[in-house]
Amino acid sequence: MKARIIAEISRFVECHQRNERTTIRWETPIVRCADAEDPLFAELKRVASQEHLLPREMLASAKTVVTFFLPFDGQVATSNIAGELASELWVVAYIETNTLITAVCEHMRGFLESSGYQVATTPATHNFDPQRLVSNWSHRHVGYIAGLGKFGLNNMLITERGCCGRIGSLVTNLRIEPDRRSVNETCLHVYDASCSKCVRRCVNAALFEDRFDRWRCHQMCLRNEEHFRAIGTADVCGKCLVGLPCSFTDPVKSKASSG
Ligand code: B12
Ligand code: SF4
Ligand code: SF4
Repeated sequence: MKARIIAEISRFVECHQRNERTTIRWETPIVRCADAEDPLFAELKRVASQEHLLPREMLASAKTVVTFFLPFDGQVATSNIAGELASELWVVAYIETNTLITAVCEHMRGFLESSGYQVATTPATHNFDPQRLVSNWSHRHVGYIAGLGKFGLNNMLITERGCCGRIGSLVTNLRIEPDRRSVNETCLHVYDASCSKCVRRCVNAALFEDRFDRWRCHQMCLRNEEHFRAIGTADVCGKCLVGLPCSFTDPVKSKASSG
């Protein structure tokens, strides 16, 4: 069943970009599963937020959390390197990927419900407390638990296809074999302190080696939202994700295999 779920998500993403004639393209999704009873979920009340939900608070009969990373096509990330404001393509990628994540979740709901299983979903974003800028369902923490990637100095979950992309997740009562979390780090700073390029790329003094100022980051995202209002709602920036060793790949793996 796991292979069918992975194939179904990949097939859906491929069909979506063809049928909806999206502006941006996505590479093959990475899909990973976690046991809904993994003890790390309970840790999220401490590590992320006291209000963070357990899978069974999303769906009483939860057995598995399915997480997926939708990597942007290289052009999207490259377009966002220059300048202080986000590129128009980055803005479009944000809007189109949020739509795609909702569509993937709805498609998988239909797919699983037709076999008698239940599904609970939550949007890709805008599901956060505007006062604290914290969500009660953190896709990247959930992705971390499922083995989708590891946290980088830029705060992003860095997967085997890098960090330039977006994450979705859903909870189901279908039992699926959980993936194993790799012990290997994916950020060069965490691995051997050989990099901090993302910090130097920050355009609003929000990201430092020892702290992240989410308020200053949000301020920059809102500036872009205002500037690109004609395109849609896009509180984005992402300068600390692009033009980096971790944009498209796991740089620690690349370093280890080249050295
Ligand atoms: C609120 C929010 C914001 C806010 C507040 C910042 C924030 N909290 O991260 C604002 C608007 C500023 C923001 C900005 C951005 N965001 Co945002 N945001 C979210 C949202 C909705 C919730 C995040 C949240 O509440 N997390 C819980 C809090 C407590 O944790 P945290 O802030 O993530 O910080 C944790 C990590 O740093 C972690 N950590 C660091 N090292 C380690 C090591 C270990 C072992 C562990 C366990 C944890 C850990 O510890 C911190 C506390 O637990 C999520 C969508 C979602 N629902 O998940 C997207 C999301 C996190 N954002 C995303 C992105 C891409 C961005 C931007 C690049 C904007 C853009 N699209 O252009 C910037 C990047 C800023 C940055 N460098 O962090 C993506 C991340 C994708 C990825 N590859 O990881 C997400 C997952 C959206 C998605 N569906 O893909 N965001
Ligand atoms: S740019 Fe370097 S330090 Fe920053 S997240 Fe990527 S690998 Fe880590
Ligand atoms: S998203 Fe922009 S403002 Fe926020 S930390 Fe990254 S570069 Fe800085």
